[in-house]
Amino acid sequence: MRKTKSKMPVSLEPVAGNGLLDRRLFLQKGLTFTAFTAAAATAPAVIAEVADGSAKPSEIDPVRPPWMRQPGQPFSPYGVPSPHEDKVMRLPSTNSVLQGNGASWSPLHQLEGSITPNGLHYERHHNGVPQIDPKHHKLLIHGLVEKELFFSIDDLMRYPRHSQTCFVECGGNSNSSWNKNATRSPVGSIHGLVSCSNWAGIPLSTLFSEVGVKKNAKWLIAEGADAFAMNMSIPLEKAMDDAMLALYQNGERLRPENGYPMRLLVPGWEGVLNVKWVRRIELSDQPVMARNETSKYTELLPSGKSRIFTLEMDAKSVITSPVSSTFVPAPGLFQISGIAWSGRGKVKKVEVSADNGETWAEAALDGPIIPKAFTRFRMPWRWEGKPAYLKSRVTDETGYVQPERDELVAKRGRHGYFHYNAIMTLAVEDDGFVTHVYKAEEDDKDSGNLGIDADW
Ligand SMILES: Nc1nc2c(c(=O)[nH]1)N[C@H]1C(S)=C(S)[C@@H](COP(=O)(O)O)O[C@H]1N2
Ligand SMILES: [Mo]
Repeated sequence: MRKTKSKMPVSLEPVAGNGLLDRRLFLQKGLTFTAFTAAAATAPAVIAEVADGSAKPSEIDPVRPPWMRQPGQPFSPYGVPSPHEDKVMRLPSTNSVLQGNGASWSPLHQLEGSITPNGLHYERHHNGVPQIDPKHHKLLIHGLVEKELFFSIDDLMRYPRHSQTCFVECGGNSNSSWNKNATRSPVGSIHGLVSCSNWAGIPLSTLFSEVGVKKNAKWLIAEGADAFAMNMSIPLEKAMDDAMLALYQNGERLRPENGYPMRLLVPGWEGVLNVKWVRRIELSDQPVMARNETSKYTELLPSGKSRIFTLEMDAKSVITSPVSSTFVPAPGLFQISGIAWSGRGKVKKVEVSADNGETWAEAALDGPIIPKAFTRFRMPWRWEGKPAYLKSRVTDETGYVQPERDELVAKRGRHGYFHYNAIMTLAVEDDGFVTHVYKAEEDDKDSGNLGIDADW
């Protein structure tokens, strides 16, 4: 039998410190700002006559705007965003030593929902974007196989395809947060080396059954067709599980900067494994020990041991609204929102705190919750015009809980450069100004941090 939903309105009483409200408020219809604040300043402009019922809006404003007085633009072969949205852009790195080696961050704070538009997917290239003519690009699968094969795009297009929504995150994402002092910039420029798309292509297991994998093969070594000739090793088990040769990104063919005409997609694992412009996959009994799995991506721990092949991305959540270096508009209802993801599977819950982690309340999650993909969370908050410290904390389906920064630093030490996933804190001042901080007002007093001078 179906349970009937209670018609009882959700209480406006805070459920946690500093004005966090019940997440079920968002399930109520007709939620208005006036329920939360008496301040008319926060409400949209009201035309007095409409408010008192003496006139209809059409009588008050009969003048049609210019765009209603002439026919609109013709159809366009490929749509582009409104010119009024031209400030929504990727944030490119400025300090690349070599031209073409660097990254551009996805502007997470300017985006909504859980899918990254193709033009705003973050980029990380080690030697620029190759301009590949697909007619002259082939994929070779060789090494410990029964028969070595070349696949042209036409060949590949005959195989059954599969689509899957998942994030890709650079292992170096958020690494400015290892620095002693918190970077004050908006979330995208700190945590924006992550994006989430619906990818379509051919499962690697399909291609491997075509070539026949020999029993002693344990790894695959993938190589890209860029001037860097990126090569990386991936355990065969993962490749057989859920990795694919991606050809499409959010319905259309991959963008050149994201690997056109084909890339590896290794769901939930380090971005660097998702080899773009892939031209060669070699089956091997051991990893190749390439630059990006030895001199990079190896980290010295406090114990004196190093970690290497840290392939899975840990769970992380970031608040995308409010945004560091901007203002919470006015006291009253505000929707705190952000994204959470885990390389291990599904997001189970996201908790939000407005009092620097003293008390927490569970956020509402926008469904469907997809494993290894962005999950949007939302939390109603009544900001009372007082200082507050906002945090979000994700727990994934394996029970893994996102750590506080000091916990992460204690565990991983002072040589951390990759895999930063600690809880992010935003300080809200009494005038509403928002700043990214570590905890409370204190920056990291400990010295010895390497800072971001390495490459990733
Ligand atoms: N061939 C090739 N593949 C590559 C890279 C590269 O420089 N060359 N960069 C890697 C890194 S470090 C990351 S984080 C992801 C970035 O993918 P994106 O640019 O599509 O966001 O691609 C990976 N694949
Ligand atoms: Mo990366």
